[in-house]
Amino acid sequence: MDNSMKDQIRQKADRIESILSSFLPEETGYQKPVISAMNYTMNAGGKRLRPMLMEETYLMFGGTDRDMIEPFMAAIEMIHTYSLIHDDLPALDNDDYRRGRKTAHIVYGEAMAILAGDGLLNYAFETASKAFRGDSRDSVIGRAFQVLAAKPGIYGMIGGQTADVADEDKDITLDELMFIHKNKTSALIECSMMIGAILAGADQESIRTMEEIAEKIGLAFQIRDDILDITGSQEELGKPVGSDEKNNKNTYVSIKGLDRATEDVLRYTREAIDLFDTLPCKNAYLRRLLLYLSGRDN
Ligand code: GRG
Repeated sequence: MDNSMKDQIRQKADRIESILSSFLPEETGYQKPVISAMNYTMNAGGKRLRPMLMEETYLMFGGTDRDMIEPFMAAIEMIHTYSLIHDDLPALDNDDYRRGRKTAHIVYGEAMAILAGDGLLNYAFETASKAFRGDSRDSVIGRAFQVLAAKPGIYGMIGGQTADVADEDKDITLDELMFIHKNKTSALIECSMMIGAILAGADQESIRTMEEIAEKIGLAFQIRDDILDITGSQEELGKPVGSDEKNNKNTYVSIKGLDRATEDVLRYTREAIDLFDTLPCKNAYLRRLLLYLSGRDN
């Protein structure tokens, strides 16, 4: 694994940490228990991949306004974090560790973890709305807002998660699995990269290309996740391994086998990079990041 790339990712993630911190709610008032549970999971680390992809896409298309992009970077990480808190609940995957720490329901109880997920989802929109400024740029911010609302919803992440839960203990086709992966995982990656492009003022065709690139990267990312659930370690991943098998989940590996899954991570990544290279603008770091993810070990 390329250590200089790892260091560069760590430095970028550290900067993102301080942006995220600046948007977290204060732990005061009668709401303190829910805000503490929200901040506990937000502050637990994580790769910060979605805000990173959003920011790098924004920079690639020439975006320069920090007050516009940063509220959306925080918002996408809040939505991602809510999905992890809920995914770990006893009614779903029932996992005790996430991001190297006890999960929110273990520390704060199930009721507070449900509320913390709900709280983060709502606070994401409250946070993104800070980008509005009452001038001509509000129309692109409105378009970004629509994408932030739609991609995590029933025609995106929630839709994929619904099929995933409904299909537990059943044999499913590869088509159904692709629906699950594209929605459960690719949707938030599409959301991140599309918002970066929209806020920077990219044209429709480039926004559509970013959506396609992100869909492929999301597929590669989820297949790699399925592989790491078998070959990785809790120490590296910060969450238990073997969770898919425990929950009788259909995964790319259970359907296609480990070798084919490994090949397909590389194939989707290569397809994404080929599309990336057709874009009218460049971001060498973003290109390297997309390639690096195919071999990630956490
Ligand atoms: C509404 C009850 C209810 C549940 C929602 C939508 C949902 C549950 C869960 C989302 C599904 C999910 C966890 C998809 C998997 C995507 C994935 C591989 C997540 C892990 O992302 P990383 O590796 O995590 O970027 P870090 O911790 O690094 O941010």
